[in-house]
Amino acid sequence: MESTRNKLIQLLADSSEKYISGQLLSDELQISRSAIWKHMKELEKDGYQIEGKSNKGYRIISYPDKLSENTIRWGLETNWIGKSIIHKESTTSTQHIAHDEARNGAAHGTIIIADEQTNGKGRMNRSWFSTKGKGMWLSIILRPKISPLQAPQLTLLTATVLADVLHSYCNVQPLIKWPNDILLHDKKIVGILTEMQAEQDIINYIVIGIGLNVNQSKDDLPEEISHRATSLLIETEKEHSIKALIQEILTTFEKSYDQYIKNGFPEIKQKWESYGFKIGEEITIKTLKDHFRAIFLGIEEDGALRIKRMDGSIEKLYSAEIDWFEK
Ligand code: BTX
Repeated sequence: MESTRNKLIQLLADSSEKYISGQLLSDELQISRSAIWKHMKELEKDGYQIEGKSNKGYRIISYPDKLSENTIRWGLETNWIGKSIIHKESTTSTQHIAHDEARNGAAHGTIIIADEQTNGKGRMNRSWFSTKGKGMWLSIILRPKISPLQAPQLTLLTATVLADVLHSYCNVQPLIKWPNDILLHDKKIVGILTEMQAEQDIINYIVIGIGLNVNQSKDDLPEEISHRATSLLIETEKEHSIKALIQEILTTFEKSYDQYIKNGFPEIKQKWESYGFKIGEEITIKTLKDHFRAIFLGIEEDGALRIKRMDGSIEKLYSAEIDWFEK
């Protein structure tokens, strides 16, 4: 039943704005025309708006806002990203599914999306709160033909994509906090986790996980993060369509990725720095053996932090503890 329904939606979606005749649907699905009609009624109950004309057939006018493979695919005008979509209502982590799929040969551009994650992953074994239906919990499988040493550039690219979408589509002013948190009013709205499977100089695959807080109210955010996390609802005082955000992010991601493969990293670096939190400002840096003040200049090709010491010397830092919000 469910798979007939999915095939039916797929046929309607493939014919886009055009009508598809009841006879053709009945031939393709090998069910009677009255069974087709019953399916259409069920789809309408699910929130699909379907137009039926006696001499023309059927067409979908609009999709419900809830997430599914079909609703995400409808209206997604990309060439390679999101051609294969896996949607789960609930899962431990979309990263887990993405790794399994990638190991089994999933194509470049496959996406995994969940309404809820019960064990969302942050970096370094931290956890990521993924409230049901309130955010975008997305993993993208990539098979880039670049050196594993360049992989951090894809995380920086992802941060610029999210910043661009938040800025131009949601009309807010995001900043990227090194290496890849996105902040609105000093509070985290996006987290990015990149995981890679590589051998020497070949990347087998990369999974980029993106968590974007969308429709959480202050009360939806767990207490332990509520003072340093925010959502689009909190910032803009209105609800946003997660489906539309996914489509916008995938479209922007594809464009940016294709440009990066063609032109290399300089454009991404420039864009990243235009969103960079505290660039040009003095920050306190703690490393294993040192504790000092320096000016944050920007990022390096490999994602390292570029700083200027008070004596004028310039350094690259790969790991450092920075209190970004010192008073
Ligand atoms: P991170 O290690 O930079 O951030 C994790 C930290 O952020 C946590 O320790 C907590 O303090 C805070 N935090 C947890 N949840 C949230 C939240 N919803 N909003 C704001 N702050 C929070 C960032 O790691 C990488 C997160 C990637 C999440 C995506 S979701 C899709 C994919 N699947 C999955 O399991 N992870 C990725």
